[in-house]
Amino acid sequence: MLADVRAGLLNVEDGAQRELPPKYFYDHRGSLLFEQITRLPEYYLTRVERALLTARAPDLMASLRPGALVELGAGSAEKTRIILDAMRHVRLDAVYVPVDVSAAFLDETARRLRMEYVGLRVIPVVADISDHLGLPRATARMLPSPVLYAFLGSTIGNFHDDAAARLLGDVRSGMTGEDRLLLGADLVKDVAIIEAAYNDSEGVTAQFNRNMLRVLNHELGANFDVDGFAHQAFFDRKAGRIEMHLIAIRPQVVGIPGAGSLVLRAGESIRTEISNKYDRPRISKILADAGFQIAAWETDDAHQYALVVAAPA
Ligand code: AVJ
Repeated sequence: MLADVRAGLLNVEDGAQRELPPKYFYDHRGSLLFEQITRLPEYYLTRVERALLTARAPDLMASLRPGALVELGAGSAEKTRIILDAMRHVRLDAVYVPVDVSAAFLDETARRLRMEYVGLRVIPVVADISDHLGLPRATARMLPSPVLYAFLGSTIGNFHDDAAARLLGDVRSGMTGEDRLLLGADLVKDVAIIEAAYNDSEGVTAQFNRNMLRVLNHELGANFDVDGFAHQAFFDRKAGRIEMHLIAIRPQVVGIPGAGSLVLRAGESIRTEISNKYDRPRISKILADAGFQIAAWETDDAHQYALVVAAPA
């Protein structure tokens, strides 16, 4: 975290964008705020993805018959139940491997799932997928095949396309020809709909955004004046992505022990997240760069969101 703060906040060239990685949203409070976001009327992503999964999972599982589900960025694993329910109908020896950067929910989730799904083996892995997959190759090799890797919620959208391809390439390198990747991707659509999802009327997203500063205060002993920052989210049409920023409302001098002090003028911004919105050619390119080909492309009627099944090319 200190290295990311030094590189993204302090050692920034004149005029360059200050930036922090979105993984720092998700302490316990941030994870709860994100759960709240997924229930907001404006935040269509979770609902549309869930409906797609509910509609498609039974057929998908019947044809893939996965022996293991490795879920990247599992979070509270709510959507996982849809897949596990469908898996249980076709195989009883299944293993579930939730992988998440936040340990906050993982153990609780594992315990709950073991109780709900009698006989299900659950092997939680705490890992930062943006670093490297983090799933020990030894663990991957002992899983009953084929393995279904799931990367849902359009979390892929947090990564620039080259980084997304690298990350998926990392997943690909641990796969056999029979394994599959299930990817959830938010699609480009009417800008008003996209922007509303990141500027909800209850201000939950604003709280979620500012939570990153609380995390820095708590983890690093920094003294960000959290209420001195305004939430901003806008769609960049050309780049095809939402950007979330925190804007200093007044001048700030922030002490960050071990890193130095950050001086911000009023109006200066820190970018906290990008959230890419895709079309099929763009996803296709990322997957191809990672060594995959599209085996199935499923969208809702309004083409808001895509569930993609990718196979090793
Ligand atoms: C979890 C990365 C998919 O980009 O929509 C929600 C996070 N940020 N509201 C997204 C988020 C603001 C979310 N992802």
